[in-house]
Amino acid sequence: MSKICVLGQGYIGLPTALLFANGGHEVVGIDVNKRVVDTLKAGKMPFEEKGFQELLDGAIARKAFRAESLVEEADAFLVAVPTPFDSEMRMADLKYVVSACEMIVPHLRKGNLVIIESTIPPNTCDKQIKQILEKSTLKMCEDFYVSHCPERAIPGNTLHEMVYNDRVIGGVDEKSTQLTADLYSSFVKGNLHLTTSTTAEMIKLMENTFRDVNIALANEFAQIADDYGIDVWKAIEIANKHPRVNILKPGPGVGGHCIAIDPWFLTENANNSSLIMMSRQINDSMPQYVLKMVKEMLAGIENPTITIFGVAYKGDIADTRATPAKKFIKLAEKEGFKVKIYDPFVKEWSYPILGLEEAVEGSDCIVVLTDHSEFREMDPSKIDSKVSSRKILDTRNIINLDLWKNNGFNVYTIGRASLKN
Ligand code: SAJ
Repeated sequence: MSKICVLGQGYIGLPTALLFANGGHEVVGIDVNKRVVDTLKAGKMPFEEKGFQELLDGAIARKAFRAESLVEEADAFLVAVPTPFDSEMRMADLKYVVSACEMIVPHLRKGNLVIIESTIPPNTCDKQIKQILEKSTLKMCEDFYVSHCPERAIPGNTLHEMVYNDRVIGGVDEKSTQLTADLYSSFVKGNLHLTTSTTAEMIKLMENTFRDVNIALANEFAQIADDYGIDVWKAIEIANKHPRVNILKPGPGVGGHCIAIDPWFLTENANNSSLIMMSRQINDSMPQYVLKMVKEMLAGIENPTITIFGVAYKGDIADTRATPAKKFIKLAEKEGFKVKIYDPFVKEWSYPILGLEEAVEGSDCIVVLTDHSEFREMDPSKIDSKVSSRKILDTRNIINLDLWKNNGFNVYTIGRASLKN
């Protein structure tokens, strides 16, 4: 059993801390946000996802987990704080990682292990983390050990993926790698892939960049399909029957705190990364493309009102970080559109979220931006009497086309050349 201080009690740090606690370790969850610490001290989760509360209850009952504001001595320190994107520099902003490591320095002892789970650009462990931790006067690889163990869990299914996904473990030397692997094997059931810290840093960024580039390709295919008057969704479905092809889905753009950001961490110090940057540009331009379609659909209607279905960055979650919906709404407002929003998951946002009936009242066009299951199953007869004009643009290809058409709606979809037919 080891004592582990987990710095950062957010979407990744907290479930990771609880899994270690339930895996037989003594865990202290540290956060600079007093509200988070107080909530945890009261035995409650500061945010909800399936299985989280039960895990917290179990860890507290076993006296294996407590939350604190200050770092204390431990055998291992795990850093799981956010790495924001510095949009001006197009670089990773490491301020939280740096400050977490600085908080560890006074408590660092011989034999300690420091694990960075936060996403970081290649070479960060070997250079910046080493430099900060050595302010303790101890030496990396001699007195203390460092590794990068990127999280790969998907929001919405975090716990299952944390336990069953394979993990990448990259130490600054072999001992660091081995110590980290020993620790994670207490709860990870997937395979542990051992490598160097710089390779692990690169792998995490490659995974998310691969997804971003693939989605950009799907978005470009959708626009080409619109030009040719064919259905890209059908085309992708058939192309994906090829044993070596797996094209992702087009949509209104890429959101979230990872896929839209991580590619920039890879390019920040690279000489040749034009494909990655181009893909970012394509995905970031999708809100404009959606707006262009909406404008064509609404031609002739003065001061139209549009209803947004979904502002979460993806389906069936309440997370709106970097959602493409925001850019679309800002562009639509600039165009003079009145925008009303309905989202069954998001309760509070920078724009008001309305109830379904209020959101569709007097609407000239519904624009589906998020693939929430509710939209997949929605019966249009519940709302068709409220709207001013029966038009719907589905950027996710999820609604029941025939049902909406049978209720008198003009249905449009990205990549289905709907405006040409
Ligand atoms: N999207 C599309 N088309 C698709 C798939 C996704 O437009 O075919 C959009 C989504 O709507 C969303 C965005 O991309 O706006 C990102 O969603 P996502 O489900 O692809 O990914 P995230 O950001 O929720 O989680 C990713 C995951 N990485 C990979 O799948 C390679 C997850 O495993 C990582 O742990 C997470 O990033 C992270 O924290 O890095």
